Amino acid sequence: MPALHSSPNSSHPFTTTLPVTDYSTTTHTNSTLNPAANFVNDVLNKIPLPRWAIYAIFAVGALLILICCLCICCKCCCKGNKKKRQKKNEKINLNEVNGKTTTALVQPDVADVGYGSTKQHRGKLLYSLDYNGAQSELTVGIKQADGLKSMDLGGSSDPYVKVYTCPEKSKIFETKVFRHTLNPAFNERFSFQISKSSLLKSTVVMQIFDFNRFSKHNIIGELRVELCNVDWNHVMEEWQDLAEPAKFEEENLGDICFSLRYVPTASKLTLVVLEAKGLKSMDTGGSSDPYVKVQLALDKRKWKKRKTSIKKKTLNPYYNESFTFDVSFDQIQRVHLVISVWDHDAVSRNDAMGKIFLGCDASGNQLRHWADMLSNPRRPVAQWHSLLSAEQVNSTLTLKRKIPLQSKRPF
Ligand SMILES: [Ca+2]
Ligand SMILES: [Ca+2]
Repeated sequence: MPALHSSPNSSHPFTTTLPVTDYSTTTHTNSTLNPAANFVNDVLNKIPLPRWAIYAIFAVGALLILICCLCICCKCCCKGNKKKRQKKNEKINLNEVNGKTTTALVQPDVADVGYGSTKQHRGKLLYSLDYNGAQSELTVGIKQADGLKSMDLGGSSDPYVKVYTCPEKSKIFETKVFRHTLNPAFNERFSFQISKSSLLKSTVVMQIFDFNRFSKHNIIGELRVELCNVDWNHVMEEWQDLAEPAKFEEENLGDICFSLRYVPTASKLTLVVLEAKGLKSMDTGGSSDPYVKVQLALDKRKWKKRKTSIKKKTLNPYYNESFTFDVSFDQIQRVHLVISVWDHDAVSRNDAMGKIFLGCDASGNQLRHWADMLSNPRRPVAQWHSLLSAEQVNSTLTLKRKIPLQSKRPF
């Protein structure tokens, strides 16, 4: 008999066999009535407790389950109410904002999102446009981006936005870099001086880049808004999906890498020109003979200059040449460092291939490098920079004549 074997007291079969025989007689009549009841009885009989105790345990268990169910129901109801209340509050806040400014907030339609999914996903940008006719001032607000494409190995990006107008491209603004995020909140505004007549012929370009300390910054996507299509009666604010960058317009002049080191106690500024890549070909045969000119300006006056050696017939020269200048701590705040790449020509005039400048009033990547150098005294800080056209840099930074020789001493 299985009941006997399962019993812990197999040496005293009388104590365990008694309830088994009892059970077989009581359930014999029930089994014919209902097999389910028969099974339940079978189970109950196997439990070595009096029936009233088993029923009491069942009752307490059922009561506990009932209480648990009631608690869960209550919680769910409370959450639902909270969400409803929050939604109500949001609605009220939005209405308040909309009441103050005539903002048209446009979310991309579901249909648009579906259409965009066939293209490469780059994320979207919330921007605003406002034109002040009396002051001929266009204000571009870069608010936030969402769901940006990841460009770095860790599945994230370090986004910043470049803003300029076409075709003038007189000023190029950049937002701060937001490290390791695909949903940055930039909240920056940039102003451009544009007359009413040229406003309608202009296009605002907003490009989101991924910042990289030691390699070229990659473009994530861009928006181009033709200003003739904008309704200027109210502030325009909208989300737009980022598009693939238009390659035709971006003139690539190559990149240059150099390190900067400033030692305040010794009043020494050291620049190491490391290398350049992807330079423009200036000579017949598709090559150039590049060298780098380094110029220091003090209070926007030409001050000191040096040059690297010439690297013949290459678009990717490697220099690793170091230059040290005496610059006191007082002067470093008023200094501009102008770096330009030139193509050497034996017979004709040398041509400028690209230029950038650094200093306390530089912008974007150049300002970042300068600030990193100042905040890390005695430590060399290396960084890549995209070269700009010499005309563009000259229009932003106009240097006056050279500082006369006799006035060099007192500095
Ligand atoms: Ca990056
Ligand atoms: Ca040449």
